[in-house]
Amino acid sequence: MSVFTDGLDLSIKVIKVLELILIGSVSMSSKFSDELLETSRDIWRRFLPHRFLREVADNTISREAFAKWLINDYYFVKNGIRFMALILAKTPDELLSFFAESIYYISRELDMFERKAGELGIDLRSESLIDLRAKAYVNYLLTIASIGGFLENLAALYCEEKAYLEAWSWVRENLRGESPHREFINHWSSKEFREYVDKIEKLLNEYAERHGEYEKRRAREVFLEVSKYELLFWDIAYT
Ligand code: MP5
Repeated sequence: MSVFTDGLDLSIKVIKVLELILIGSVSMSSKFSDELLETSRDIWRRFLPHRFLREVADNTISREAFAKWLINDYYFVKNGIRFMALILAKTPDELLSFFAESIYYISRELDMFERKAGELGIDLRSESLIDLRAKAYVNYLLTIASIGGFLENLAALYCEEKAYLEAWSWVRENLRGESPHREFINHWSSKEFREYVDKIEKLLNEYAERHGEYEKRRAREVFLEVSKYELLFWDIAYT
């Protein structure tokens, strides 16, 4: 083979590799959910893993820190159900059963919180113990669900559920020995929960295609705000 054909061969190979890289990056960036995750990566890195998650994983979490999280997260989940119910009211017909089933699925978490509170002798109804950061987060979600568009709603829902999936999956992967909080770890890192989050991700990507640039910009902003609240929420256990 001549020097000329060797060079040609090499050029064709280089072009093919460039093509693969280009096709890969185009298809990656075409997923709206990836774009959202990418723009808030620096925030997510600050809670993956947060001190709270590390302490649950290595079994050094204090009773006080866990109790503070439990009380505030119980408040979050109750209002999370209201948040989903508001979205359900606006949802297109084809998603009615998905949202109705999701509300039922999430509502079962309340039993898990109540069982744990019983074990620890904690009163979950004490409103005075709800941190203002938890209230601000919940108010933000309820506002988005009330006056935000459907894509913003999906972006907020995806963000808060995905954040918990990733957080508790990290705990499960890094768990040292047995944990008294295993039920919580198992729940948010389960196959069932992952499938539920994947379904929301799929819906978000499908509905993003049907929306224009204005709605997508709003949804990006919402995703970023919810990411910041997720980060803040973990601090509640300590400060
Ligand atoms: C979730 C949660 C997950 N429980 N708490 C916070 C602060 N963020 C997200 O929501 P759900 O409804 O418990 O799956």
